[in-house]
Amino acid sequence: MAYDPDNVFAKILRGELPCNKVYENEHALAFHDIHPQAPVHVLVIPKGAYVSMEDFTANAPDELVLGFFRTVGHVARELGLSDPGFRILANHGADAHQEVPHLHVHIFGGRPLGAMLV
Ligand code: D5M
Repeated sequence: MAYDPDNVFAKILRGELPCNKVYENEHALAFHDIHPQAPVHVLVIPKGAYVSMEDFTANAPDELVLGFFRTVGHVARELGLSDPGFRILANHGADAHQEVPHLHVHIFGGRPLGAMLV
């Protein structure tokens, strides 16, 4: 899938749309999901034009890959979810119902999340 520079998260990164920011550094931006599926539902996106985890891990520079994953961990820690726990998830493509074609990692927490269904 080609990267669409007009996707909603690209617009958020460019400051053309607002977000409820949780954290930002040179590698990534974290913000609250607009349709939360748990008491805590935060999205973390890399600062770069990558559609998916597959695209990102194949094509992003090592420094950005490292910085992005460190940021996901940092945000999860700062949200205070470590005990009793949280879930990290990234959807890829139609079968996974990926809605926004810019890589985003979901962090869910704040309630018992149940067993994985798939
Ligand atoms: O998840 C895409 C997620 O992105 C979904 O949970 C809604 C969220 N979303 C969509 N637009 C916005 C804005 N503008 N702010 C915050 N969150 C948003 P997916 O994994 O692609 O199905």
